Amino acid sequence: MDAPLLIVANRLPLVRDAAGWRPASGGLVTALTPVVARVGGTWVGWDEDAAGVPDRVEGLDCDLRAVALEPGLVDGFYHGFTNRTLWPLFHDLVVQPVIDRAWWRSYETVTRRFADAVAAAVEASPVPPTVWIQDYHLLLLPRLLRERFPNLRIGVFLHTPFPAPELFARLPWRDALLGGMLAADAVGFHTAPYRDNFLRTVNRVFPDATVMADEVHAPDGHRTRATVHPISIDTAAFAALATEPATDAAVAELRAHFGDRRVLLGVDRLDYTKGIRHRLQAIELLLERRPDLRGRFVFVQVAVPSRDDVEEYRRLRTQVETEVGRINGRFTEPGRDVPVHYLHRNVDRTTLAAHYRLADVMCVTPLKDGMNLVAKEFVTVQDATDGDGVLLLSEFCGTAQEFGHDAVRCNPFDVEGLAARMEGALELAPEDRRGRIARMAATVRDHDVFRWVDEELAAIGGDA
Ligand code: GDG
Repeated sequence: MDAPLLIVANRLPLVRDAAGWRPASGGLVTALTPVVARVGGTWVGWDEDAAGVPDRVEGLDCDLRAVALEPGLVDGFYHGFTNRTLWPLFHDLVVQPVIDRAWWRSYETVTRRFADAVAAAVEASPVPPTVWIQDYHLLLLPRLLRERFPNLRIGVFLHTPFPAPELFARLPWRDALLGGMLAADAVGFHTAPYRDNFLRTVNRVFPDATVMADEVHAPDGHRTRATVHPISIDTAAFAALATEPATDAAVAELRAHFGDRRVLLGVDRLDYTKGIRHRLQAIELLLERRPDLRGRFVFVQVAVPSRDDVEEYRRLRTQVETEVGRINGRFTEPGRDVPVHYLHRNVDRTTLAAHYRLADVMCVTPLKDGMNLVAKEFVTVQDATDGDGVLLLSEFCGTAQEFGHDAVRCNPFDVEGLAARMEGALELAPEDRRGRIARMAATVRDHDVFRWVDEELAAIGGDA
């Protein structure tokens, strides 16, 4: 019998509304649903309302175990160490990370809380589970679990990039964090460059460990495999969503509004890693240099509110909104529509798919991004509807490793270059555009999120 699955993530995959608790939508939950339906599963995560979280919710085939954290701990762990130290450091310092020892102590305390919750779930399981830990919030956890359960199968997947050794070395707690990861059986990354950064960092921080191909051999005999498994999306679900009647209706409504204007689109959490400011500056430059394009295209930016308890994110919002205001102030003609549509909110999936369908140029231009699922969703939706949209893609996101030159690649730090790439994208021939979309969509179909889960679990289980 396959081992049951024990997933550990910062958050439980739940949302609560007037009707009660329901599963959160998202690729990870969708991908895990068939697996946990087959082998059984438990999800351990933090929730603000830990005491109120039910053991199970309808539509999610696994047991739920909520970790409770007091507000002071959440501040140090979440608003501090994970969001203001690890996140910017793992994204190549696009803002400066803050080093704060009190935050680190909160991170350690929170990890111990998680370890207690996971240990209780392991002990309650009749068959030893496979433990799969998600992301940078819980890098110390494998070590704490290994001390209690020497034979437990443990994997970690990092959803962010892994930085170069000289950046990782800036962390005063580099030994503990890396040692935490190495206590797992498998550590997964989106791309080979991230995996290679990790292995080079191991060489630098732990000279006594031996790196043999993709495996780290510790002096005590423990082995850790470092694997490359790019995360993906549920392609069939996105293709189906793309052609639903509700999506057709939403596209028609947007089309009626935008008329024959070309549409450039951005869809991101409002995060400084996503390059939204550089993108807006490129749009401004395009409007300035090409008066003939004014009134002939619109730029739509969906900016999903994110981490607004953190100072850098509040500042970013002000900067973005100032820039949107400036561009619209400069280029709106009396009585006409604005050149930049800025939606600071979460839109529903139908509206999201309608925007993907409508976009002539999808601007995925992060300064640094572990993978970027928006790019994969866009090509899937376009392909499902025989679209000929163009993907403008930053060379600094994981997705660029998979799409090669079928995307129009850009360096988002170079605002003039970015504006030129936008211009170029608008001018690509339709047949060329269709071929590119079809090839990128085929790559995503072949490497969907179910394959990602299978490959990750096989690596953790030692089967691949
Ligand atoms: C992290 C890493 C990595 C966005 N706006 C709306 C909405 N979304 C959905 C998209 C997409 C998801 O959110 C965003 O995923 P990304 O991959 O683009 O970015 P992060 O949130 O930064 O995720 C990233 C990912 O983890 C997975 O490993 O790819 O590199 O940073 O699915 O569709 N969904 C809805 N309304 C919106 O307004 N419904």
